[in-house]
Amino acid sequence: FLPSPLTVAIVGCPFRCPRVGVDQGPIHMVEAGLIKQLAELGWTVKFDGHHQFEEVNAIDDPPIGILKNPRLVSRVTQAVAEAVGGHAKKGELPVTLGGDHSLAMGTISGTLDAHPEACVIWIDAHADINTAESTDSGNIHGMPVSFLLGLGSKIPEFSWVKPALKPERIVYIGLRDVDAGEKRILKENNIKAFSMHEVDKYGIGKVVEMALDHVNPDRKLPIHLSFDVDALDPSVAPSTGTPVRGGLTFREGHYICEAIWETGLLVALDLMEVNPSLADPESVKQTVTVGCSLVRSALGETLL
Ligand code: HAR
Ligand code: MN
Ligand code: MN
Ligand code: MN
Repeated sequence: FLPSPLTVAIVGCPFRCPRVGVDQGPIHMVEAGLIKQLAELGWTVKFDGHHQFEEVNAIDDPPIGILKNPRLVSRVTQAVAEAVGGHAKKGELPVTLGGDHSLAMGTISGTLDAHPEACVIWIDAHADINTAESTDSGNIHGMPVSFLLGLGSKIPEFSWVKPALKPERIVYIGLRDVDAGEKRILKENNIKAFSMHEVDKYGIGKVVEMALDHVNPDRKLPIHLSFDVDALDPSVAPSTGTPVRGGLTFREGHYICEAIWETGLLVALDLMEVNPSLADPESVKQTVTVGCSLVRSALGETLL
């Protein structure tokens, strides 16, 4: 499956929900020089501007149950699924910059369309696995994994999302803010998760190895890495919507990316929830810089 891709396709997704202006995270990362940095690593970089999303008027998008902006999120993520799937089918490696982690509903759908056997490594403080029944917030960025797994009641507006992900094909690293309902869902579906407790106990090297052993035992399945920047400790990545203390260090985050790159199996990458509107300029710069350097590590930058 792996065309040892030479081309990376940047899918810039300045999208956040609920919508407070436009999310500038992807724009900042490109402006910080990400494209040139990847070119210097030897990649051919395709980028034809950030994704333009149609507006859906709030009046035309009332909540479904308590789910906020469901039609907007559905349309945006569906467009992203098509973009990511299209790149992956051409043998390009899509790198999606976000933006709201609800976008992963799209990116992972796109990856699984091109690589049905792919597994997902989800790096996050949060499990993002609430269903329409279990969510307290109604924020769809807390729910993409349940949609991909086909859990919870079906919402017609999201009928395009195929339940293409199997519970044994996803593994989490970095969790530390998981809702009670989500803990139940993880247990009931036997989903493997390495929280910060396991990172402390075993060290990041062992945790990544155990995560890969679970989700990719023979090291032959394609890998989709979905990295929520809030997995990092807020002292490392402060500009994000839902920071939680006690997160991954700078090196632990980079180690994960380096180790996934070393497998030679990476077919898609998300770098999500970089949110420059939420902090002072120094914090924004720090977070954008760390976001870019995580992407470089996942795409082959080495320390020596
Ligand atoms: N679990 C909470 C909810 O469902 C918070 C989810 C926050 N998620 C993100 N992405 N920011 O990981 O609302
Ligand atoms: Mn979000
Ligand atoms: Mn997330
Ligand atoms: Mn998160």
